[in-house]
Amino acid sequence: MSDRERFTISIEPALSAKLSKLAKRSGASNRSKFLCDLIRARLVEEEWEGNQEALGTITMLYDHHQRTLLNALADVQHDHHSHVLCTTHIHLTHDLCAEVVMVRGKAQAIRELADRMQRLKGMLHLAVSMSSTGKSLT
Ligand code: NI
Repeated sequence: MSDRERFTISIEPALSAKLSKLAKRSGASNRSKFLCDLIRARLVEEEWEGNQEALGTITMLYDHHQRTLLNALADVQHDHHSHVLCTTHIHLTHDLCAEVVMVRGKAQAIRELADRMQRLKGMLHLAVSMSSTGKSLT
């Protein structure tokens, strides 16, 4: 018995052609795989919009010489110790540090943690990558 369900969709030819191009550019093996990826991506967005339990990474680029930043960054992570899963620090150049913090928790709590980090003096760039604990994706 197949674990797949087939269904037919009605789509404009021009949009169908764009779907094929998007799927090809993404490297997906076929349009079905690409559509499944799109659906899951939307489900992850809904998890974040609905403040569900989420998984994410916070990527930061900051000034190595801003010493107060290093202490403040540690303080913020200790305040959110229940959300921080692991941290990887890279000495990117003589002057710059890059750091990735893997986080898990309610989406709003992750955003608050990221916002606090973003506000620190010497923080040059911060990006949040939103992922999922996977509960709603299967
Ligand atoms: Ni460093």
